[in-house]
Amino acid sequence: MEDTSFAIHPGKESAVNEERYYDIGNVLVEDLGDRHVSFVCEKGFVQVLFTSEKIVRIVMNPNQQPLLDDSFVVENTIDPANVTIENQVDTITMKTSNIEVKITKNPLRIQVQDVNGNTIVSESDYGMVIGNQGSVACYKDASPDEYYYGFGEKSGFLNKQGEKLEMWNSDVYAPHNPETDPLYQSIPFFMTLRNGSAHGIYLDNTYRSSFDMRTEADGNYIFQAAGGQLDYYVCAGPTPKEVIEQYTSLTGRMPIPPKWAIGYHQSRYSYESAEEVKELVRTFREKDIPLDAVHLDIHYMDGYRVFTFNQNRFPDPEKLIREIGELGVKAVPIVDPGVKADAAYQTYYDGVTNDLFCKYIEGDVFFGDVWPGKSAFPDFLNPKTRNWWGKKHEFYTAMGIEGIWNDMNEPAVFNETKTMDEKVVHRGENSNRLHKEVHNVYGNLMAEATYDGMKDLMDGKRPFLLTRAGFSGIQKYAAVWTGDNRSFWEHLEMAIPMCLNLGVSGVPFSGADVGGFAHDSNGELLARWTQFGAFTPYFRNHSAIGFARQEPWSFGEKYEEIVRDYIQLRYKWMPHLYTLFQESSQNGVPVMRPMFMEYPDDPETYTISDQFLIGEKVLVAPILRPGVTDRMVYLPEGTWYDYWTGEMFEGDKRIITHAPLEKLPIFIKRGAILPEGEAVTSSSQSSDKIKIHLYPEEARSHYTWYDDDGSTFAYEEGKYALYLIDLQLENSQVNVQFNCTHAGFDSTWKSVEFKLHGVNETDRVVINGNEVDHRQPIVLKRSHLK
Ligand code: MIG
Repeated sequence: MEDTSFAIHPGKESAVNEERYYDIGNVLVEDLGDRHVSFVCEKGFVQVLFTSEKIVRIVMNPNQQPLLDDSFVVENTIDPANVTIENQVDTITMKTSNIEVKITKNPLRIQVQDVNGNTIVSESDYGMVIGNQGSVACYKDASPDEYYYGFGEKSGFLNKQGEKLEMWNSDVYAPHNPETDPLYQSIPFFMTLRNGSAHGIYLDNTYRSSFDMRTEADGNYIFQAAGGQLDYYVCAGPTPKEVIEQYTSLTGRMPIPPKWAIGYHQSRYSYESAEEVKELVRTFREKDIPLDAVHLDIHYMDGYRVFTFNQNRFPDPEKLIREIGELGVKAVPIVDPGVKADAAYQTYYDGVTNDLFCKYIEGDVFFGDVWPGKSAFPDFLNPKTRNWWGKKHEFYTAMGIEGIWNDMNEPAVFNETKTMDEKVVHRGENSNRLHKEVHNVYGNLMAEATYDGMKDLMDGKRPFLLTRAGFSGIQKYAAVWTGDNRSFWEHLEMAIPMCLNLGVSGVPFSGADVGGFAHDSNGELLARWTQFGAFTPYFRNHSAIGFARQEPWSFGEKYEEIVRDYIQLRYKWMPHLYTLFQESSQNGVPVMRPMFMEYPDDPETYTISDQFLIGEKVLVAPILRPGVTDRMVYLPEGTWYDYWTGEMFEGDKRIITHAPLEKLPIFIKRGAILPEGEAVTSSSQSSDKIKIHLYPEEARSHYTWYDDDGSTFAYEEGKYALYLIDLQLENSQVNVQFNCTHAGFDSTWKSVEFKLHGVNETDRVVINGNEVDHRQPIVLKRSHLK
């Protein structure tokens, strides 16, 4: 009983931890503004307002009038101009052009509908409840035909109906099982899909929270937080993409990463010396395997002191960075929050003397054990600390480093609770907060300090930051990797829904350690994982100390060849991937998408966890088991082509595809237009030749290919290029229009070759008004472009 929703049944006397829960009760006083309404109820204070025509915000504070500008994340709290409010005896109706909120007063219950009267979210028997120990919770009606996605970084399969998810940033080295929860990230947001319509709920509360989606027993789901306000937003959709667009309008979007961050990264815990790093990079170049970055794990430091290099093993880091830089490779050092307690160490000395570390209320610094031994932790809630920490990165930028890897920032501590004492008091600009409240945003605040600091120091270049911990909005600062997975086939399989749900949760730039972190990898697993990794937004091979090495060549030539081919494939796909990253920076829609995102009306897609889409029209179906060379793939409605063979399939059915070890099943939908570059050895090289693959259909299709310098913020001043490609197959004639529609950046490619797929020998092909012979390569010089 303890563990079911019954535990927080309102009016039930015995509940979890003996906290008692009470219904919000009846409205005692109501106050109607122009665009909002507020209530004093029996057990709390409530305000209902809008942040856009499609987003309603509901805030309940058990003790006082709701605070509206107390968020760690949401900046845009402006309500829209057009809200009409009607007050009746028992109900109040609030309407925008898109949604209608119906509030019944006795007791207070809130229904959100679209303008056609379709329910978005509803409350009946239960609504908001308040615990007598500070918890706040909300019940919503649930129906069996609902599917739930998002919740940030979660193990298990894609759909979370029937699961209970918790939010409390945690360092989990123990094998990630379907039930392992919580992990490193807390993103209290989810999307519901019901009969093809989607909406989202974002609970803007940083305390430990939970989402109980085990709805079958009583027809409710519940979200709950251990303190603070019940402050949540309903994003009305109605498409999955619109929900993400709405959610990220509140929590922010990823800036366009530097191109090198989207290339292939090689990591190991640890490459222990400058010699080893140089040897590694040389080997990549000798073997002609593309590489953009090498990660420096904790052994680069002097006694694990951040902002230092070990003098014996890395005697001249600046020279190392320069030398690998000449081969097109960047170094990404790890930076943990723990600062070694050592009075002779400048960072610690400055932190103590300037009062920048986390403390107890009585004034004692909080110490925890991490890699360097006894350590203090920067109080990132304090803007002075963030500023200091950011500036300290000059240590790295001065030697040419452009990327940082934040680890252990949950924060992780080697003790029983695995983290900082909840009673530590963080000191913010205007108010102090207990660690209990700040815990889940500690990683975000560290990321903000690091990203902003690096950006200030890098003279117009884009920094790259990788983080393990985060909260909603982490996408504004960092890419996320899914932490300490293992070299298990099961973890390869699990990485798909994990990354997909991160994407649904506003974090498009994610990936899992390719090959698996802990445990011993093997050639077949590495080959299959690299095939998959080549299509994850973040692509890094990483492995742990004491386990088999897993550089591309570690398991012999047969596997090395496959790994090389797929890393090269990644680089060929770069123009398309980069375009998708740019789009995501504009609207939040992820690069790597669950099937339902493009096919919300097709229930067959709702639970698919083992295949995904890159953009709209590319379907990837990795092999996830040893010895397997055939798998089933669900092709949604439409016509699809096998990427490798060109074989055509009519969709709306499952097929079995043959995939020997060297083949990753990829399918391209008819209507697709895909720019492809060359297999360069790092993103510092550009492709002279671009191929544009065209899969024409009767319906007109188009594609806007984005290009810029890949490394600076000049694009913000319009210094980018857009190429619009328009495609149609009409009466055996393929018409292609290829135009530069924004010429703010002088692209470096010299020619494009158009590759037609799925056309007949006898079809005519007309490009920009000129008929061409498509049995010959069709090449257009950039200089000929209008
Ligand atoms: O407790 O820095 O997840 O990627 O290699 C281990 C050493 C600390 C955990 C990270 C992992 C990294 C490792 N770190």
